Amino acid sequence: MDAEFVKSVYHLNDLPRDGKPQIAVAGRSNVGKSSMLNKLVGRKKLAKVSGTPGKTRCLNIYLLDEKYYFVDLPGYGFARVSKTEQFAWSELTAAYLERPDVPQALVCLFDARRTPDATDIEWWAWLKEHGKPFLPVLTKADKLSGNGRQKSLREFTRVLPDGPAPVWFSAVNGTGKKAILNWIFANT
Ligand SMILES: Nc1nc2c(ncn2[C@@H]2O[C@H](COP(=O)(O)OP(=O)(O)OP(=O)(O)O)[C@@H](O)[C@H]2O)c(=O)[nH]1
Ligand SMILES: [Mg+2]
Repeated sequence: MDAEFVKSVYHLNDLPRDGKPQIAVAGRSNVGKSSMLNKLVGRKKLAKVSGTPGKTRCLNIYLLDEKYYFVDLPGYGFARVSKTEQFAWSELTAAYLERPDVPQALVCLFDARRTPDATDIEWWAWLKEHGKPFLPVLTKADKLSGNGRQKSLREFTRVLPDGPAPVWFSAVNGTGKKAILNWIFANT
């Protein structure tokens, strides 16, 4: 798949305006957004994989196959109010997600090894209310055995019910790559 980095966006005015569909890639910091993008396009270093979570502050835009944009969002869950972590997007991300025209679809990543917490629950409610197509993706599948996956999926649907069925993904071995790409083709 052809892919290129377009730009980092710090103000919504700088978003691409050529009408090509935009797919947001969203999830907690460190969940594997950049790694997924790299795996989907078959390029090891297109998107920067961070050692330090919460570093990404802007929207990083990629163009795939000259057809649609991937918008790599900063991770949520790193705003601290006193000692508790709160569900909080950066202002820029929040403003982007509230736009009616873009993104056309959202790929939403969750770490398969963690039980979704209050911040994930809030995000899930927002997604379902918002009405745009979204695909839940359980990342780092390579770190779980078959049994572990079953357990993790049960937990996921218990805590985050009544949504689309999640897809397993591993940036290490490519599990789920096809399913995610097909979903994107079908929803843009
Ligand atoms: N084993 C395994 N490790 C992964 C996978 N995906 C990501 N990682 C690791 O998880 C860490 C975070 O990955 P990133 O892709 O940078 O995560 P991110 O969501 O883009 O992080 P931010 O940009 O900080 O929000 C890195 O150390 C990756 O190597 C996966 O599928 N399997
Ligand atoms: Mg990243």
